[in-house]
Amino acid sequence: MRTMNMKKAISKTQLLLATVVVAMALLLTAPAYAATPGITGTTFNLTAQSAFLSQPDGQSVYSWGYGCATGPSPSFAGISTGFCNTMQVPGPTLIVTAGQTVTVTLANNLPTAAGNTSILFPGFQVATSGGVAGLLTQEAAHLGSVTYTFTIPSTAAGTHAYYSGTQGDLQVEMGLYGAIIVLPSEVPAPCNDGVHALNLTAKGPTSLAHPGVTEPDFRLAHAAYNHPGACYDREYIFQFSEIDPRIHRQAEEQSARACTGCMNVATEPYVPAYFMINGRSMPDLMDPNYAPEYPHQPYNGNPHMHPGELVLLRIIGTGRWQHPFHEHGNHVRVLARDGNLILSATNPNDLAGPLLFTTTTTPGLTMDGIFYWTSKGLNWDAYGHNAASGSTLSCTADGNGYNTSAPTAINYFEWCQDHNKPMQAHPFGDVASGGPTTLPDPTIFANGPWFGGSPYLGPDATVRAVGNTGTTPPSGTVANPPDSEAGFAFMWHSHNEREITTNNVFPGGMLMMMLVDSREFVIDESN
Ligand SMILES: [Cu+2]
Repeated sequence: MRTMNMKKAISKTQLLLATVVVAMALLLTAPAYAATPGITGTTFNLTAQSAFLSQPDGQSVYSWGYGCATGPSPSFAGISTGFCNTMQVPGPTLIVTAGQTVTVTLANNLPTAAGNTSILFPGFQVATSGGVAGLLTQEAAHLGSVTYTFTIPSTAAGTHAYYSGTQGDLQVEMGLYGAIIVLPSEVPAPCNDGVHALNLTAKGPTSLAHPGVTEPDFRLAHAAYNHPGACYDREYIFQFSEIDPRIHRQAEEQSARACTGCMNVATEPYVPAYFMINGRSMPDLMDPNYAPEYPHQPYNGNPHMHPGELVLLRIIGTGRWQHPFHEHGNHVRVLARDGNLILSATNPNDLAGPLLFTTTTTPGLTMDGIFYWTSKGLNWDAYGHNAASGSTLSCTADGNGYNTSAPTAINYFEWCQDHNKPMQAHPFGDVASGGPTTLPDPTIFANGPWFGGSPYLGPDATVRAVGNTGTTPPSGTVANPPDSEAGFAFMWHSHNEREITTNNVFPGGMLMMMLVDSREFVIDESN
């Protein structure tokens, strides 16, 4: 009896893993791009409007969101092509710099029945002009507008939230929320030096696997805060929210009423069915930023990194629930909460943020943290050494065991104890001895279909694991070509397992993959 139960459990797990592989395979056929997109400037003209959000189960959910008012096109940051519709969820990420005075004008183009709306900017001293008095701030009446002005202290920085201050239980649920990123006015010198300097103009080696190809710098700044502990090499923002379709349906049904502010939608009991990061769910969040099929959900959730890089995570809880988000591969060192660096009480020069297994979101709270992954202890040479490059890689352990003497080496930050331990029979790189593969510790990677289903281990590993899969991914994917890319996929997901579903179907919801690519693979986040 016991054995049978176990068998059943295993086969169910395998089925789930196979489902993820299929879901990913379908999605990975599109170019995978990611960055921290948003709009820049000091004057922003926003509008609050309704539109329908696309969900992975095919539903279109009536929602409200902030967007860019029609008029002059905003400036886009971090990405070469972008759009800012009159409604999007999350609202446009406003990218500003400490010391600036920021003006946000909001026009209320919500349905008449929705009544007033507004924006709160927690953490800032806000002056208002126009609008009508509301409970928490000045509000824009139907077809009216209101202007908010605040000066960001020159010593401030970090990730901040903005959201509706009017009928928050309904309006935030409907999608009226967004993010403000404050870049520090000064960056500590060490963040511009050493390995970080490689990111200043063109990043990384230019003549290894991709001669002549340089990797652009996709950071908004070189540090999250004016503190040497806040340097980073790559960054992503994740805004967590949920949707209860019943609430949105009621709002839609009442949206045609002609009376002003007469909408009466019950926001309890609360039974969300969609769990979103940046307004999208798995698998939609793996599509590019500004993908045309999501006109009202322009931002994705698709992180990449090279081993040894410091990845800045900007995390905001924008919904009503907490979400225990787990970054597989390593813990996350929290730098700050609500834009406040967490410093030691006894030595204010030292960062004192906790090292978290799950970066649990709290509604309204923002968090900045640093994630890194080096392959230490994997018992594999994870660095995709490439014989074709003609380089004879060496690994010179520093005092901590890492190869850090040559920041341009493709195995920069390799854990030298694992150097030249083969990872496949004909490795992507130049580990000469070939197979058989030593499988990784199952507590680090999932073996089985998930392991072989990753395009990141190269064609030989895939054939060994799942046989010749022909044209099914990982071979032949556009985004992750197995003949040029080698790396690892870590599942990042809510540890409330129901939240990795879309309308109760797995996989979906708050689930994404962190793709750790070899330095030989040029990560392209330029869309
Ligand atoms: Cu987990």
